[in-house]
Amino acid sequence: MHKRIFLHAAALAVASLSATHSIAQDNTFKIGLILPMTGLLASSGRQIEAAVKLYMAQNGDTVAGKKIQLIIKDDNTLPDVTKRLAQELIVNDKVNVLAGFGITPSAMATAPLATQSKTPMVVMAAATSSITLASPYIVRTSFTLPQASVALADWAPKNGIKKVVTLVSDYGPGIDAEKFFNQRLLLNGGQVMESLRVPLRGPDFAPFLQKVRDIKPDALFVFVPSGAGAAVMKQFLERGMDKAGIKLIGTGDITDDDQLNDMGDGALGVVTSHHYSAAHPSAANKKFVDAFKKANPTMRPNFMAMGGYDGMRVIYEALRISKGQGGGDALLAAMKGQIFESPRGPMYIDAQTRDVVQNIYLRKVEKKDGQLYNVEFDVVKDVKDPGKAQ
Ligand code: VNL
Repeated sequence: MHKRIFLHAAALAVASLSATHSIAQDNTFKIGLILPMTGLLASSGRQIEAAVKLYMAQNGDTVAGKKIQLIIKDDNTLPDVTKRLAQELIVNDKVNVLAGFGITPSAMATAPLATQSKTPMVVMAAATSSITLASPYIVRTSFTLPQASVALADWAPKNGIKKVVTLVSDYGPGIDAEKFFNQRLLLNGGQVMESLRVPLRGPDFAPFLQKVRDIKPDALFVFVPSGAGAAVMKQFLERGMDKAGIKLIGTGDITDDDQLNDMGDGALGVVTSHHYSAAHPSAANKKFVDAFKKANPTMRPNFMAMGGYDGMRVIYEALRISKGQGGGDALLAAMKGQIFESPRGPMYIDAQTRDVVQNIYLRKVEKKDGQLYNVEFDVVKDVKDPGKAQ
């Protein structure tokens, strides 16, 4: 009996999903922004929300004659909740675009709904390579872990780092980082002594770091999601890993601009590779960082903010190009192939993969005006996601 009621409800939900875009819409254009505003990775939600609001404040809320309405939902960093919220946004609110998605499982859980309802889904944060394969309606404005990891594996052996232990969060992006960093390091004549994985939720780094101390590699490569880096840094320093001659390297997620300045001088000298630094020396970035800080005096924009800001740019521009006509497919078509100068550097949405092509920078933590920053010292230009070629 219960099962029948459930099935009936599910069928109705699917029917209303596909009917959504045939319903005539008024003059509003709705963006359903689903973010982790609470829970494990709430800092990413706060960063993206601030950047999205900044973009709207700077660019107005009317595009192609449509009034933009932003509907923000908090998924508490829980993928089941993300999916339920996406369903409600599509069916009840009849959003034109879905956006946000703090973690890979949230993006993956929502992808089938985007496909069924033909709703473009702009992934502003999550960064596992395969996300864009999960729906033809997904466009990404963040980065991918393979994209960020490879440059560091090229840099390390040339800079005295041959033996490495990797330590990653045990889910999509961590597994991507481990795989692509390790493969490339081996190709470059380096050696992976051990590959360690820690749970995403409630990780205890202590036993892992003890193990790394015993192995005594030249460096420890780390990926943990944005917001979790400070805990790794703290334990790394407390255990005297640096004094034992082990360098800390990783993707820029570990020295994320949101937390970096509070990590203390122990973070000085840490080398990472990533697509965005608040210290990126361009006029466009200076303007972005200044405006962001003015609107949010206690915050410094990190790469999550960057993904949200550029995501809004991609949505606004798609609406402008498609003149507010033609629904989800027209909007998606107008997102593909966008190319522009972002505060992060040149940015391109590859029309084939719907993934971001961008510069990857090598950076070192340094002090500038009494504050810690990721200072860029080298760049690999126009990097496509290496995950798509495999
Ligand atoms: C993910 C990747 C999340 C990188 C992150 O922070 C990050 C993800 C919240 O794909 O889940 O820094």
